[in-house]
Amino acid sequence: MRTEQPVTIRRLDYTPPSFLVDSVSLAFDLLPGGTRVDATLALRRNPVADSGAPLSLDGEELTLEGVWLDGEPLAVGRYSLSESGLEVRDLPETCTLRIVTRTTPEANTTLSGLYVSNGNFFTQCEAEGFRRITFFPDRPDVMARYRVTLRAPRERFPVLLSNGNLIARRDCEAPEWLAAAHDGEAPGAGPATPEAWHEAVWDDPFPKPSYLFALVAGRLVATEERLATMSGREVLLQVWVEPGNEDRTGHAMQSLVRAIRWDESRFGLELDLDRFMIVAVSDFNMGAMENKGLNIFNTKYVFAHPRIATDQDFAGVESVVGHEYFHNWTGNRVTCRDWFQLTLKEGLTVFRDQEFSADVMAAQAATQAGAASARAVKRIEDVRVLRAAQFPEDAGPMAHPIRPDSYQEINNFYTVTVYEKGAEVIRMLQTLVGRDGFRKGMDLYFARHDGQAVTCDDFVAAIADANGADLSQFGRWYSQAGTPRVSIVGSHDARARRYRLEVRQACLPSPGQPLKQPFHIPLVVGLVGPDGRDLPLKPAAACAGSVRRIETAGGQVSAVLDLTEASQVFEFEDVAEAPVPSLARNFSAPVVVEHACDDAQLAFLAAHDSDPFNRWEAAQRLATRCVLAVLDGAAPAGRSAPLVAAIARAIDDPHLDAAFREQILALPSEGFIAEQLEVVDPVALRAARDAVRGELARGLAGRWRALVHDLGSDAPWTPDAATAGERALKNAALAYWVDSGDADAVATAQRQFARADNMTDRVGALQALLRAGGEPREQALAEFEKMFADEPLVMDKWFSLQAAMHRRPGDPPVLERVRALAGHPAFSLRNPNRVRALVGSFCHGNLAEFHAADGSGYAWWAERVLELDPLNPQVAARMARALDRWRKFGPERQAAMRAALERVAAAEHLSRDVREIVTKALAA
Ligand code: B3K
Ligand code: ZN
Repeated sequence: MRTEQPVTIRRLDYTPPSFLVDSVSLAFDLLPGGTRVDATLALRRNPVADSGAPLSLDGEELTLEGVWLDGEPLAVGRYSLSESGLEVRDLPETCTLRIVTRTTPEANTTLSGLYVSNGNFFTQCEAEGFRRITFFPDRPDVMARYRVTLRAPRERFPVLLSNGNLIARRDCEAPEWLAAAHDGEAPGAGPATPEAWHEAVWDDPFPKPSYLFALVAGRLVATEERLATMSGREVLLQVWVEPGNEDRTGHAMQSLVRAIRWDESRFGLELDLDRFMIVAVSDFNMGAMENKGLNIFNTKYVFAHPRIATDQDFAGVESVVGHEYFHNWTGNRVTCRDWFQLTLKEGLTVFRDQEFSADVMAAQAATQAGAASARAVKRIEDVRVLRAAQFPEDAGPMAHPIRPDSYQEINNFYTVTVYEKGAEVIRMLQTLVGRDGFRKGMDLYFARHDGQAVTCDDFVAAIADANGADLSQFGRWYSQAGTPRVSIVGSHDARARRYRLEVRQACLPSPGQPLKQPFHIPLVVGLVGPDGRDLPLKPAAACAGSVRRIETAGGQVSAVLDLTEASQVFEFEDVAEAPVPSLARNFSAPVVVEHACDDAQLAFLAAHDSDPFNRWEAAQRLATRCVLAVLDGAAPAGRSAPLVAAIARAIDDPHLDAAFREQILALPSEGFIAEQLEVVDPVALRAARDAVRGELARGLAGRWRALVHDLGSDAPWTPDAATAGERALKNAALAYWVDSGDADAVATAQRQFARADNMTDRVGALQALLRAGGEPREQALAEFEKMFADEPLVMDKWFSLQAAMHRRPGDPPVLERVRALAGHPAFSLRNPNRVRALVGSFCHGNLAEFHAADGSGYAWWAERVLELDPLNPQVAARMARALDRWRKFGPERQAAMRAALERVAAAEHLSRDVREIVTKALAA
């Protein structure tokens, strides 16, 4: 690998492309050891660009075989070739350019561009992988129509897929260049006897940017379904997998059908192709990719069978299938002008997939209250992710606005900020203009921009214009990084019967942004009266202009407040008795709310708030305070009493469903608590959190035992939300019960482990046994490994659970185990799922062990990053981020972390990806 000089790309430097590509025809002769790509581009000078500008084509790791202009070989003096592309001068206003290149898919370990996985061909082009396939203006604002011919040996590659519609399939001659290759032995040509070749021709009727191009070729089988869309068009849906995996595709197919129906009913958006394909691949850098009509998926988000997949995995499949399908409109039909606009498609599409999953869960509930609770559970899960991963990102060296201003490597900016915070920004827009107003805005967005490559400003303008709303200040969410802190002081004036909220907002500096302007924050609040019910809300005249609306639904009364100033006061009239305020209901904005209240008030909200999200939130705050106090030296037993009581009440509440109760009793993560501290000692933090857990475990041991017995069922596994919630609650209870030290608990977990007919209960039992430690732990791990040795996705769980495990008294450091696992035959640095399971789970997911005081974790991290970088820079850069927050630790750990970062930064050959991460970490 060459060492790349860091070049910073800036949003404000955007210039339109000098040429547009109206259509492109690609012919592939596919062989793993050497693939030939014959590309013909119909070019037209861009009327809005500089008239004399040369044509600039991106290209990386390509061997150029020839260039022809309008049929004639192009003189060498007319173009220049560099490591990053091809520049062609003095072109006519319109012309065709034919370019023939060679690549070596089997040598491509980066999994970007065209590569081979398990003998089959796959592509990944977003963000800049297409340039590794052919020379092209590889930027999203160049949208072209594609016609693709795939030729390959028929026996080895019976299935040939690309975007759009299949228009021809036939047998064909082996390509001439192959026969011409010396002795007929082209690299990777395979058997000595000549192979029979075949070809398929695909045509995609919709112009698309190059990042949405895809091809797949190999031995695959499809499950199929036909469906009539809302306008009555019949479409073919296919899920392609390697033979033998057909029985794992049902849930993905059902999820796809549900996603199609949901987009029709919620947004009036219809599938626009005759055929929609999902293909599963086991070597993949991320979850999945929304290539037009040919989504390529990590097997992790396709395979769902109760023997190998947990309820969480089933939910993950549904949400990723939905996400990629929703991109067909938000991303593909309307795409991004440049990569700085990434959240235009990603934030919006995450918001859509979150709403989809919430609606599907709610639709399964029997009652309205059940539906509200199901929605709250989904919201809680999403907020947990945001707080655990995005808040730290927003406070660290990689902090960036959801629309970044600069990058060195765009793949480093597929972040929780762009995705999850981006989705929160879309959600706030919906809160501001209301659900119907948001739909009107979406309709206008498509009416204006279908078929275009646009900016985030275009999106916000459509929402604003459709609603006559002023969203100018709201735009700061796109330009300012950081998590705003909203501090609120509430006071009641009994004589005047008024309740007053004094609200201040502030946001700490982030890299390149020393000062922040106030954000436009929708703050949804309610006032809970002494009887536990919401009070009616009558805003005082003085603040009425900043009260957007009052919402009343069921027993819930909430005000949507517009925070726009650094400091504001809101007053409500006719409030006879002091209420407890319920703030930022349903997590109405991605902010930290600071509000001084005592344990009793939190316990009151946890028991009574009409907003289920805030019931959970109150319990979490109670738990966080408790862990922080113990960390500060408080005696765990005494300090945990209010929390134990609140959780007991939630467990006993007959109105709460199982999934929601499980959320209430799960303590905040170590990562979340760590963010509340100035200086983190992860070992002390784990001890404090485990001490509080121990209080809950022992204090409620009887309840855990009862839950495990009441919810343990011999009925066969079913995938519905209700039984999934019960399994989640039962397994959480089992782990607490084991923590209580009751020997019956371990025996129960062992029984469940042996007898489970589904992965949720198997893994649930295994997790409990990991907490038990000793022989029961080792036996279960060995048994699990034997059972699932042939199931890579399940082995990922096995790697991951061990890498993330807590040490029991007498155990050696977890790093010792992790080192051994890195040498396990099932582990490979070439497979991103394995890397995430072992390296990711240890470095990102096991705070106390990774941050062992002797710095051994950091040294191991540096070795893995350096080993992985030449193979797969994108995944290496993800792992490299484990040291982002190094300044948050004590001086000794800081020194060891800095040394590890410097060691990586000093490496002679480093990818642009990893270099950007480590230099930013060191600079902060
Ligand atoms: N758009 C892809 C992500 C591509 C990542 C490139 N490094 C998947 C998704 O967000 O749906
Ligand atoms: Zn996406």
